[in-house]
Amino acid sequence: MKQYLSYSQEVQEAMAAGKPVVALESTIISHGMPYPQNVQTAREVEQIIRDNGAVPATIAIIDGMIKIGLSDEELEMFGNSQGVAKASRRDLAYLLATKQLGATTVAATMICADLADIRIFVTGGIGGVHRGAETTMDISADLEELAQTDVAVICAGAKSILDLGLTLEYLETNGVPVVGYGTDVLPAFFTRVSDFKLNIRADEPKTIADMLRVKWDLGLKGGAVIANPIPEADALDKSFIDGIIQQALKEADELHIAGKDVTPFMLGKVKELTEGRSLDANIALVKHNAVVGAKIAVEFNK
Ligand code: PSU
Ligand code: MN
Repeated sequence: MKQYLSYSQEVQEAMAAGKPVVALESTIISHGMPYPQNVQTAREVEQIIRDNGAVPATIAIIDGMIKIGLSDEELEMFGNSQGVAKASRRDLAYLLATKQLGATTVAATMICADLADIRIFVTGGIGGVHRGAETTMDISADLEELAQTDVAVICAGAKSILDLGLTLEYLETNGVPVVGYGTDVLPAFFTRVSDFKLNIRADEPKTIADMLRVKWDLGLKGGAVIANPIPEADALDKSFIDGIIQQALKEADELHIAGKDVTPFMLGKVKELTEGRSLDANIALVKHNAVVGAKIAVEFNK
């Protein structure tokens, strides 16, 4: 297994020195944001993690290897290339065997982080149960991964392009803790609140680190969702973004978008319809998650 892992020098040194490491995904770079904001955000997020006492490890599939930590040139390549596959659990083996470029989703990043023994992972939003899933069966592989792989994901909740209620039910069935960081309700990505109350609230990174340690000490397999609301100043107006999401869902339906293309289509369409305001919000919330995730990693490493 280890023969497929290739560490950047920074990550390798951090691990040898016992420093906290935070995993980052690459689908958000290649399929979640436009160039050049994607590359710039990726670099800034990495720096925020360093500034908060941890070491960033952006994960991607390159030339038959799982890269744990990317160089500047590699980040640029993932942000500015058409030939990058969106890689989830099902795609990993094929992309590695055929030496193609793969940008890892939340699910695939969790798998790779677990192989590298990294337990804390920062991103923007997770995939979930899509609206209409009762007929389309569109349920993100991210949820299955959270059910089985021991990595905690710090995110801003889930986008309301998804069915948030069904997403929470799915996580509950699979025993995945969903922790509100400084909140009693599930944040809805672009907005700080949703109608869905959470069972666990933590106001300190240490509480979360302690919970994770106990969970895995007990052999309770699987991840956790740490839901961190978007900063107040960056949040979008709820009725504004709800209307846009309705419009984007309608267009996705009319164009028969399906499978792995749904989420990237929705992200791009929402950006277009908000004239870029969704992208600004997305960038702000990822950076905020990086601060919180690094602090959790520092506590978890003690
Ligand atoms: N949600 C976002 N931004 C993203 C994604 C989700 O707000 O970039 C990406 C993540 O990589 C996530 C993936 O793992 O989309 C989920 O895709 P799908 O719905 O096809 O499982
Ligand atoms: Mn899907």
